[in-house]
Amino acid sequence: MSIVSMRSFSNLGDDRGSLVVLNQLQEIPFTVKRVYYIYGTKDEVSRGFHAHKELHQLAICVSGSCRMVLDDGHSREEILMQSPEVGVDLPPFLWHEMHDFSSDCVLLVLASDLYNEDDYIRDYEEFLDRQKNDEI
Ligand code: T46
Repeated sequence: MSIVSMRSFSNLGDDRGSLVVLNQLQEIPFTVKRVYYIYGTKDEVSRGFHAHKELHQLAICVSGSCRMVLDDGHSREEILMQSPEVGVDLPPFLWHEMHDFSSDCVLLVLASDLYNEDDYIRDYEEFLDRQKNDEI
């Protein structure tokens, strides 16, 4: 089974252009408390390299593209984010990395809670240990 959960969104656009709607608890599987977006990422720069303990997020590449690596401690999968009509779930305890940002990439992230540095696991070995302990 894939560790990647993608969500497809309807484009309600018409001959004027595109429009995508994300409703809380419908297209977005949680109550949104925070929104942020990443853009202007420099060439050769990768971001992420962490998992969250409790935070649930939904990431959408609303412009351009980037490659996302997801890792649940057992398997690792890569996805190319390149459509504003597709979101990827970032649930707790899913290690994520973002690579190969195009210069026009805007990565929109909806989050289930406010920013809390204590919720981050930024060390990969610690992430693996915690995953193992969780399974015991
Ligand atoms: C994630 C991926 C997809 C804040 O002060 N408040 C915030 O809400 C956020 C998101 C960040 N920050 C600060 C923390 C750092 O000093 O902004 C700085 C850059 O954050 P970070 O290095 O964590 O950025 P990324 O791109 O590695 O990770 C971000 C999110 O932090 C993270 O939760 O899942 O995007």
